[in-house]
Amino acid sequence: MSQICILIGAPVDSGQKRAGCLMGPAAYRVAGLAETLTSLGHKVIDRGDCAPVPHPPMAHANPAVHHLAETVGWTEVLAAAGQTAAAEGFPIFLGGDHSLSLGSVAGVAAHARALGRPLFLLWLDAHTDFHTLASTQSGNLHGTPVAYISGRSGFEMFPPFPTPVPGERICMLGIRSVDEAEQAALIPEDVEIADMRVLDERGIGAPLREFLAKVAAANGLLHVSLDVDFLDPSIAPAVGTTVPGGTTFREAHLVMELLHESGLVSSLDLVELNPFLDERGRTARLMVDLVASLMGRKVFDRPTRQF
Ligand code: 6HN
Ligand code: MN
Ligand code: MN
Ligand code: MN
Repeated sequence: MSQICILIGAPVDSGQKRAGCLMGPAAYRVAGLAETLTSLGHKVIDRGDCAPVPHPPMAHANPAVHHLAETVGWTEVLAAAGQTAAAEGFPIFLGGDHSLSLGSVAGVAAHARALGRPLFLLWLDAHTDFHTLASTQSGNLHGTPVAYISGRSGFEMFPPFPTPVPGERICMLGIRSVDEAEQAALIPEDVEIADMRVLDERGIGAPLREFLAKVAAANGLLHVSLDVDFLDPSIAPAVGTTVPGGTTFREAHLVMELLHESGLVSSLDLVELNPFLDERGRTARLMVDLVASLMGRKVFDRPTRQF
């Protein structure tokens, strides 16, 4: 199916401390994202880069928290841009660190609410990003979006999240770094956490197919958030939070191919690319190739399914 892909540049760098993610949107453009989508038969509208709504500095009781006002400002602008884009086509958020998902998912959640359809979330990441502002030790707000999206308290400075996504509508793949406070908070939740141990045992296709069946049965919208560190650092070095033991090239492509086949994905984040850490653009190019698989590129186009 041909889509109207709406590129939203989100050069967010405030959710962590290593500079460079703000170059992400430019790197995706240089790596040929728009051209790749066009070659697959999609229409592309590039909305350019957003800028955060300005706010005076905000403090938090947890002294580790930094860049709070800037992150709130990004959340507001990206939620608005995301809601508009979701009504017009298929939003692709070009990050920017993962704190951008506070806004991108808020935007698509507002759209889902307007449609009266449930929103589901697929989180492709080494990390669960389930901290609240109170529990984060690093103070890096890129570690918090899933907590906000699922409606946990402690985000009072942020716009109230439109129709929070309950744990049973969230699936995480690739997890291999969970902080103690996140672990404790996730235990009572029904989030499907297919960590690397699970993927080693079952393969990556089985848990994903189960989740997609739930999305389809509920006639849901599906937002996919792809963190570069979902991938093994040996194939994707351009990220500030590398964790060894990540997904392989083929596992990642299989995820994208299954998502394409499902026809269920309605919006996408590309996050945490730090082009300053890349090797001759290889990570940016791999991310663009993964988007190509998600949007319909096939190794061999079978007229009927043979597997
Ligand atoms: N990410 N759990 C660590 C922290 O600082 O809170 C790492 C967060 C990584 C964030 O994956 O986007
Ligand atoms: Mn800054
Ligand atoms: Mn993340
Ligand atoms: Mn991560």
